[in-house]
Amino acid sequence: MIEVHLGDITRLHVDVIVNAANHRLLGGGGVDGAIHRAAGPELLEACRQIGGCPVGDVRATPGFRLPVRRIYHTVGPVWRGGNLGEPELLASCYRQCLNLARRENAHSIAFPAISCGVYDYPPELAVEIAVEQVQVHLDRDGGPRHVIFCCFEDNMAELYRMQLDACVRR
Ligand code: AR6
Repeated sequence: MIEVHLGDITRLHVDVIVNAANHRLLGGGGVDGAIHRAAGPELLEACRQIGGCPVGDVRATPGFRLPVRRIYHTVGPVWRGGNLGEPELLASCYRQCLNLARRENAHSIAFPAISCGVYDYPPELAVEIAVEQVQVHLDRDGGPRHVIFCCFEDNMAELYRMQLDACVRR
């Protein structure tokens, strides 16, 4: 099941929430800042011990004060025009998170719109990639059966809904 949810990702009761982090994993603004504030200072300490994460990859921590088992910190690409591997790197973020969720037996996972804020990825293009990766994953066996696209803005949620509708009709 794929769901589009409008609201704050830190309020969701799921197995895993995904954080749109940066390669240092030491917190920041946007959804990263919100997750660190809500999870508490133990999260920063855990991230410090991990020591960073390459673009397109993922690192996991406990949820600490959040009502989730795990937080997956993934690092999306900064949009620089689209010819520097941005689509592959963004797809890799989704794939790595979904593969890790499968290995960790997570049933539900919520994604923010990775790279669509400060990292400036064009939302229409990012949504296409996000939906495609999740659908490929849902067609395979095992792994999370409930995937939530959590959006902070209505227009972002609308893009996901339109993309999902288009896929159903295809
Ligand atoms: N819940 C759900 N979505 C949110 C929330 C929230 N609480 N807050 C913001 N968003 P961004 P990026 C949406 O900038 O582009 C950080 O400083 C937001 O509206 O958080 O991947 C990191 O440390 C947007 O649609 O992430 C990195 O340095 C989406 O989340 C850098 O920003 C992503 O926006 C990563 O940039």
